[in-house]
Amino acid sequence: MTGNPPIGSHWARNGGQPRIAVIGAGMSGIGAVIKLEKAGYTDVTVFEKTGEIGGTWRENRYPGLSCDVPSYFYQYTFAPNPDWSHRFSYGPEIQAYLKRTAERFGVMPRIRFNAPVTELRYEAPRWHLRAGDGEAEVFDIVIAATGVLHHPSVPDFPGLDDFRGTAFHTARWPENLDLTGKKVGIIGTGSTSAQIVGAITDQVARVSLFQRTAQWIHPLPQKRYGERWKGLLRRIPALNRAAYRGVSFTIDQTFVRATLGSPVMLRYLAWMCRRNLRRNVPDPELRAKLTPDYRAGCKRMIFCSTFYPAISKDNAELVTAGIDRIEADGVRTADGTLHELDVLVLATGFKASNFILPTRVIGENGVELGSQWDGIPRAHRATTMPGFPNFWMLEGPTGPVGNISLFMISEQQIDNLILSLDEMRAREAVAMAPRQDAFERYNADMARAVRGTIWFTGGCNSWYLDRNGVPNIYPWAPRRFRREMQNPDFSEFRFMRDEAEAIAADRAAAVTA
Ligand code: N01
Repeated sequence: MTGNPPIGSHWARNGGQPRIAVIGAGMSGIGAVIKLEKAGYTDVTVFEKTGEIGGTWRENRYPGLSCDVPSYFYQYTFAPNPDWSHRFSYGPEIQAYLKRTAERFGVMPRIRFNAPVTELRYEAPRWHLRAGDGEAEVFDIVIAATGVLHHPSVPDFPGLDDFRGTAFHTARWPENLDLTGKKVGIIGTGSTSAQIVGAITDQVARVSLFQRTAQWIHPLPQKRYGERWKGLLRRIPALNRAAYRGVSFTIDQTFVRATLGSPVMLRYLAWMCRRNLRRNVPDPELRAKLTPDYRAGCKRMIFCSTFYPAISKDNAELVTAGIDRIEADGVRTADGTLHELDVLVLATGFKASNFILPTRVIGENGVELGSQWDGIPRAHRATTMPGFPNFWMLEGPTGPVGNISLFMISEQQIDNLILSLDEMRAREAVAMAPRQDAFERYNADMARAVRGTIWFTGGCNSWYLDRNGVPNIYPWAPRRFRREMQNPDFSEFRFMRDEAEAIAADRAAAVTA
């Protein structure tokens, strides 16, 4: 923490500390508290909507839940874990790591559990935050660490309510559900579905997988780590950090280059996936059905070595006829067949364009974030919004996603936020927000660049696309993002020196969509 608290500000009256609210106690929220504290920002309160931390790793409990980003890269840089049991961690182990880290760094006492934030209202230069039915509380800074994929998308299948068995979305997996001997239907073929099919097929009577689109599936070279290796990492933590950098570099040189259009890497990925299919699916008819008709890398690449062997088993069927409707006893497909089921799993993905919504976020001049976005969420360098001073988003709209580590992206964004708070202190400012012109220039550059990526040219539909069919994610290499986060250009921001200036800016704000 550098510089002075803004003169006469709430910060100055609060022992030089801005009051900071973090929304969400998932990976980003926990990381934010720890890094802010280390940087000297200690008045931090976390609002968590449920009774437990962990975000996506708390919410998802489906069988086979794991992370397809290598363990040594899917962790905080400040808490390298020598004890990962596998090269690709399983969900419960990641959740345990998050809990352990939150406890170790003293995050837990800062969390208010069961406190869903319903409204954030900017009254210059502070935010009024309302959680649940409670009274509004006042904060200087708000950090939305609410995650990307947490609003289940449940298509409006006709007859879904008539189903007599158990139906649920993958993110709402019932506790203690026993699938032994059951006929299970799974709609959707994304990463989640691939992991579930791989995990349950041996246990159930029958799996019917309803596929609308075939996927490119890269093998996942899973490996268990031995005690000697873990002991070595404990003794030499530098090895763990080297592994982080090594994996980051490899992903950068392969998958990232592929998605940004490298023809060599795209060919390599497609070759790896085709070979995976050939080696693991002996039946040519099934192989044909599992062969995608768009280019590899267009959707988020699936990494899974259990799916192809599982779907090739005698008790598994791949259904490619469209879904006509859902009936009391199962799913009726367009060819008239009724696929009888006891359990129906909706692996149908998430509403990726919600982010912090439906929380009402009201910025300068009474403008609402939801209406500002109008279904296409935007941000300045994936973190801030003009008209919403002192409001940061972690893993917010148009950020780098895909087959990379969101731990890394989130940490870079937190570092950027800390640099911004330091800059406010140095300038003795009470509020900052990106300038409208900088935001528009940045978004126009992004809109041009995104058209060169495989997400746009690959000929597929995916959650990366906005409602106009344009990818709404970071179109450049993650290393560029790192540079942007490490070297913020503060000329892109307007700073409000005192309360009067902030109030005047609030009144004058003419924010355009
Ligand atoms: O969801 P998805 P997901 N009728 O959106 C189908 C992360 N993740 O939960 O392709 C029939 O990928 C839809 O069909 P189509 C990761 O970022 C990470 O699997 O649109 N089908 C598709 O097959 C991932 O990308 C890990 O034709 C319908 C599926 O549902 C993200 O989560 C693990 C339909 C949705 O696939 C989301 O993955 C798991 C309809 N009406 C997940 N509507 C890691 O390991 C949708 N579908 C880090």
